[in-house]
Amino acid sequence: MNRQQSKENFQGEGLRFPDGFVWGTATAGHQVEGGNIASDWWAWETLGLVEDGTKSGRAVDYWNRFEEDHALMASFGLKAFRLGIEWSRIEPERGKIDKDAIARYHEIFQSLRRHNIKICLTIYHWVLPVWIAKQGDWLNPATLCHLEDFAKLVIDEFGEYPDLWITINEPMVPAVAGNLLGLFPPQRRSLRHYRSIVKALLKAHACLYELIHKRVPLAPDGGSTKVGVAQAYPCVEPWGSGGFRGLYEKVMTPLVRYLAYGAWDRAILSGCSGLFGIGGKNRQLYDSYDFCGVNYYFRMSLRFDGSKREQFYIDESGMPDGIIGTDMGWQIYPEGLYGMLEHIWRRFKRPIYITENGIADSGDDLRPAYILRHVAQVYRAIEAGIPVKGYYHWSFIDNFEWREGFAKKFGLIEVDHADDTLLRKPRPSAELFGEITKNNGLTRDMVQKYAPEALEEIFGTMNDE
Ligand code: IFM
Repeated sequence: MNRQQSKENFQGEGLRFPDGFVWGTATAGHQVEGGNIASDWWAWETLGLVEDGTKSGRAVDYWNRFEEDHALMASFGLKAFRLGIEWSRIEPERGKIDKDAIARYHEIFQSLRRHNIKICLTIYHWVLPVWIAKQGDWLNPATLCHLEDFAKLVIDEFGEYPDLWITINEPMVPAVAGNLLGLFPPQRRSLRHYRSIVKALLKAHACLYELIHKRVPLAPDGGSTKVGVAQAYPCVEPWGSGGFRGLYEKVMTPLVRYLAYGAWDRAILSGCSGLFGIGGKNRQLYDSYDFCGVNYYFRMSLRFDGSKREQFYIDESGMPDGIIGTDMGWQIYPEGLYGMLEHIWRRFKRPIYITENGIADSGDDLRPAYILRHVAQVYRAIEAGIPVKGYYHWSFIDNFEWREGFAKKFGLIEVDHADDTLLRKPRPSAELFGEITKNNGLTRDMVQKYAPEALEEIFGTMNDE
């Protein structure tokens, strides 16, 4: 943010958030549970396609160590947790329900309750049972019927627990990475398939939204049930080259935004989509968000690159001067979060939860400032009248990072996979995030202690006055 903005918004000894603001952390089943072997991702991993040569395997064994992990969360004062449920775990073969897996999820939810940790539950976070994948995954219309059966079971079994429901995590990612760019399973590279997958996921979301509302009218706090999607909102901007290159970058920018999130959002807002072949106004789809879930990580600056034919001549990995990159090579750009929140609020007029925000940073060198700077942008948005209701940090613990394997470290809690005991080691950022949670905001002392380099940005020019 610029100096003037920071003066207006962040003067004082701290940034105190509204009462009831939800502070939590996030994970997804396949990335932490371990042993999710009846899934399409596991099948793909066994082909040796993960970049660092790892496989999800036992992940961090959350499946068996959830109690220890929840106690750790509680020790840091964390009040909310976003987790996923794995379809392939509950229904590893068509029609065969694993009663032990259901019992285990009950234990997990009950343990969270005992620790007074609110639950945000994701139903579909990119992973399908292998039997569904073999039938043509989302390209097969029967998948939607199977999903409906699975969802009824999940909702009836576990409906009493979630304070927030996420139907789908980042729907455009499996569509783009798995079906347009061929980077994730099932490794298709086709615009036609990308469109079909998004259409199927829109229908899946609408179906889940309606089912949850029908079967669980009230949330645990007695208020109405809240259902949404966790959408990936990268900040997409042109690199700013000159001449033809610059023109190409400018033209591609809205297109990439549209493919990355805009087309989906529009389908929700209008109930129809020319691009995805949903005609008329689909009643089930229209306006099917109670809140907007925002996953924000980085900015990408689109630069023309004539050699990148397979990426439509765009290189998005460049690092502009003065911008720091994460271990994923992503630009750290907190201002982009504020911009996205404004954009989303303008479009949806719905309460917003930051359902993911985080950084791969094995040394925990950049994470404290990353957290503080992004939380400050959330505060700035709230001050500007945007109803942001919660913030979930990704991730609670080092996770299996899909194509990148275990090499990329997103956790507040460190786990070394070379160590058989999978010992949990809190990083300094876990302490910081715990302090933010306990204080319901951030203070000058915290910034001074964890990331003094961010003082000026967050608190402006107090020292010069
Ligand atoms: O690990 C992922 C998560 O599964 C979805 N959102 C982005 C995270 C970091 O890449």
